[in-house]
Amino acid sequence: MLGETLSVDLILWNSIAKRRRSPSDTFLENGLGMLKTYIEKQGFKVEIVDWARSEYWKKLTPRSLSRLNRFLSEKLLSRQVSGLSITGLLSKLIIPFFFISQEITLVIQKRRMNVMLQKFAEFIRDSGCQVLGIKTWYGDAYVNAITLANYVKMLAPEILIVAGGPHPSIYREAILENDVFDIAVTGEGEKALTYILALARHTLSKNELKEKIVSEASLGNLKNIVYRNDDSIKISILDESDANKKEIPTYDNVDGKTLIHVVVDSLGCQWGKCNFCVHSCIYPKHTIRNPQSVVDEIEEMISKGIGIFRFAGSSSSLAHVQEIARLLEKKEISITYSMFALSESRASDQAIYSRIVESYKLLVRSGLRAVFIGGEAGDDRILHHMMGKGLIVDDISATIRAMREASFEEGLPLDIGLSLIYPSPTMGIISLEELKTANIKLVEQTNPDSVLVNPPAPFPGVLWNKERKQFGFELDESFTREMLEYDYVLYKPTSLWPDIKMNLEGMNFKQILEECQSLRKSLEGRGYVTEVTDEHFLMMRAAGYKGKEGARKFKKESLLDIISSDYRWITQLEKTVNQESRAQALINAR
Ligand code: B12
Repeated sequence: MLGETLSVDLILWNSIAKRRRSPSDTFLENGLGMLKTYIEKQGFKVEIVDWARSEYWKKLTPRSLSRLNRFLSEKLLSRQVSGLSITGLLSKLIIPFFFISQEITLVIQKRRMNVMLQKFAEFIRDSGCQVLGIKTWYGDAYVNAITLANYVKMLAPEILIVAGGPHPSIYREAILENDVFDIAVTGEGEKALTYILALARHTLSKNELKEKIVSEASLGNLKNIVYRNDDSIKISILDESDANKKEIPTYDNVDGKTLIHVVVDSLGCQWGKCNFCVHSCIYPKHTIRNPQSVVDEIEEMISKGIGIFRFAGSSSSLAHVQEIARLLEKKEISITYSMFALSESRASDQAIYSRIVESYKLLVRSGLRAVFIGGEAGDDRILHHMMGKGLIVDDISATIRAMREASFEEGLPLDIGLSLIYPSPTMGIISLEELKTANIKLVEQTNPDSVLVNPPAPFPGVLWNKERKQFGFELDESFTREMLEYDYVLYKPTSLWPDIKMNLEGMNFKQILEECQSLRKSLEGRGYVTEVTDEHFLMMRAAGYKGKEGARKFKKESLLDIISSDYRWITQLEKTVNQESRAQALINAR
C-alpha cells in the first residue's frame, strides 16, 4: 500500500511491537474496522494501515539471523525442558550466544522499524490527510507509536496526531505527558474522531484546529478527549458507550490476518467492582448488545468467509449469551467461538448448578469451544477483601464443573482457561505460601486446560492504584510513565527483566515476578499447561492440535517462533486456521 498516493481525510494506523507477542496478534482489527465504517458513513474518507500482519514482522528480521536464533532457542529450550545441567563447552556457550544474537536482532529490528516508520511518515505527509489516528497498545507498540508521531511532526507538522485505543483508554492523561501526541481519545473513538474531522474541514492550520478542539472539549461538546489547556492536561466529559450503537467493521484487506472476527456482544462489566480490573475503567457503563444484532454481524462475517469468532465482552452474562446461542441454533448457523466467562454466584446450589449445566449445553451446541474464566485466587478472604470479586472459591469451581458436565453430556469439546493473580495483596490475612497452596488446590479441583498466572498490576483508575497504601502497594512517581512503555519479555529470566519501581508488601518488582514464576513452575510441574488463552485454544483446535499434548506443542512452537523472530510455524498455523475458518463459514452456505 505504501508507494501509492491517496486522498483521505483520516489515516488510522495500528501500532505494533517490533516482534510478535502472541499467535493471536493478527486477528482481524475489529476496533479500527468499526471506526472506518462509522466515520465513512458521516462522509469522510478513511484509510486503515494495519501492520499487525505476518509479512510486516517478517520484514523486520534478516532470515539468517532468525534461523540462528531458532537454532539457539531450540537448544536453550530443550535444555530447560529436560532440566539437564550445563555440561560441555558448547552447552556453556549457548546462553551467551543466545543473548548476543538476541541483542543484535533487537538492534536490527529497531533500525528496520525506524526506516519503515520514516517511510510511512513520508507517505502520511503526501496523503493529503489532516488527521493521523494511532491505535496504541502497551510496551514496544507504544514506543513505536511515539517514534512515528515524532517523524510525522517533523515531516508534516500540520497533521493533527490523535492517539486512541486500549492504551489511552486505560492511561488517559498520562498519554499526553510526553508532549508527542496532540490529542488522545479515551474509550470509543467514533464520535470524537468524526467531530475532529468536521472541525478540520473548517480550519486552515493545526493550531487553529487544536484551539477549536480545546474549546469544544471544555464546553462539553466534544467528549472522550484528553487535551492540553493552559499548561495542564485535561479530560473532557466521557461519553456513555452503547454496545447497540456499534457498526459492523469494514475489513478491506485481510492479507496476513487471521480470519477470526471479534464480535462486540457487550461493553463494560456488569459487576464492575473488581479492585484490579481495568475493564470498567475503559467502558464505565455496562451495555448489552441486542442478540439479534450480534447474530446479524456474525452472518455478515460468514458471508465474507469467516466462521470463527471471539466475543469481545469483558463479562458476557450467561443469560445474554444464551439468547445469542438460541438464535444461532434457531437459524442453524454453524460457527465456533470463544469468550470470557463469569463464575456464577451460588453455583453449587443444586438448582442453580443444573441451570448452568443446561445453559452451557446450549452454548457448546451453538459452537462455544473455549472460555477464559477469571478465578484470581483460591482463598475466599483474598477474593473478597483483596480482589473485590463478589464470589467465593466454591462458585468458581462449581461453575467450571458445570461447564465440564455440559461439554461431556453434549459430547462436544470445551477448553477452559483459568486465570489467577499471584502474588496478590494479602494484608496479612494469610501468608503468600498459604495463598500459593490455596491457588494450587483450586487448580487441582477444577483441572483447567490452561492456567494463566499474572503478576499484580495496579493500573491507573483501579482501586489497587487509588487506595494503594491500603492494599500494600508502594509506587514511585515514575510508575505510570514506566508502565506505559513496559514490555513483557517472558522468555528472559526474571532477573533480566527491566525493573519497575513498585513494591508490594515488602517485595520489590523482581521478587514479585519471581514469586509469580514460582507458581507457574509449580503448576507446570504438576502437569498443567500455563499461559495459553481462549483465543489460542480457538487457533490450535482449528489447526488440529488436540488434547493437552496439542496445547503443549502449540505453546512450545509459538514460543520458539516469538523468541527467534522466525515466524514460519505461526504463519503456517494462521494459514491452516484461515482454511478452517473459511470451511466453517462455508458449512452455512449449504
Ligand atoms: C478481543 C481482544 C483482543 C483481540 C482483538 C483485539 C482488537 N480489538 O483488535 C486479540 C485477541 C487479537 C487481542 C490481542 C491483544 N490484546 Co486484547 N483485548 C481484547 C478485548 C477482550 C476486547 C477488545 C475489543 O474488541 N473491544 C471492542 C472494540 C470495539 O474496541 P477497541 O478495539 O478498543 O476499539 C475502540 C476504541 O479503543 C477506540 N479506538 C481504537 N483504536 C483507535 C484509534 C484512534 C486514533 C482513536 C481515536 C480511537 C480508537 O475506538 C474503537 C471503536 O469504539 C480487550 C478487553 C476488553 N474487554 O475491552 C483486550 C485488551 C484491549 N487487549 C489487551 C492486550 C494487552 C492485547 C495484546 C497486546 C496482548 C498480547 N498479544 O500481548 C494483543 C495486541 C494485539 C495487536 N493487534 O497488537 C489489553 C490492552 C492493554 C493495553 N494497555 O494495551 C486489553 C484491555 C485486555 C487487558 N489487559 O485488560 N485482544
